[in-house]
Amino acid sequence: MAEEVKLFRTWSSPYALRIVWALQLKGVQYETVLEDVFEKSELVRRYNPVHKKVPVLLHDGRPIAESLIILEYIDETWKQHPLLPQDPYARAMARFWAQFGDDKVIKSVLTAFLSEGKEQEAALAEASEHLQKLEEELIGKKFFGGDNIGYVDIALGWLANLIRVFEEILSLKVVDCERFPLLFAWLKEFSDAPVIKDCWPPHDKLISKFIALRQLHHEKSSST
Ligand SMILES: N[C@@H](CCC(=O)N[C@@H](CS)C(=O)NCC(=O)O)C(=O)O
Repeated sequence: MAEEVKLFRTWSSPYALRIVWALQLKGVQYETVLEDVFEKSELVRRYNPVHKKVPVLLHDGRPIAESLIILEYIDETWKQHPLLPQDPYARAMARFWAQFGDDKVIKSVLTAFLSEGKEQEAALAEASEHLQKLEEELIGKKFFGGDNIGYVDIALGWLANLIRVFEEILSLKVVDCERFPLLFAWLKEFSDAPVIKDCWPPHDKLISKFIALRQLHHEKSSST
């Protein structure tokens, strides 16, 4: 009997895109269940009762939540195109950088995007510090995973997906090719990889979504 693989996600969730990319890279057949981020279905609430967020992966009736954990599950379940390295130290380092991305980089980049004035300047400076660390991690490598897209590339894929959107809306360059040549090259290599490119959410739709998000954020902060 064919196995059941279902992915609950929204059209633009950067966390859910990780799962889309991993399943595509591994050539796993799956069904997509598109959710509304503001009104998640009863099933998402049941399958992810702690966080009630997407993505959720359902594999033969068993739900898994949290994108980085889902990535590891996928890597252990479908062995083709390994995402994590074999060596325990290299595995630990890959997890370290993925977590750094989620704990530090996302926060500073998002704050830089949503804020203005002094707060934005401070967030941009912090984001640049974090991006510098990623730049150093890319020395001598095409991808964070080496010659091929791996776990860290997928975990940081949101950066490739969203930085151009943020830069276009703010009319400024965050990952500029002179300051971050390796990261700049990585953004292009990663975004141009066919498996990644094929699953990219529409750019114009992302622009509209993030303009609206920025407006909402400003309305909220001016009313408090
Ligand atoms: N740490 C989670 C974050 C997931 C997340 O924030 N998902 C968002 C969509 S991008 C969500 O479901 N938001 C709905 C909500 O917060 O109610 C992961 O890595 O899966």
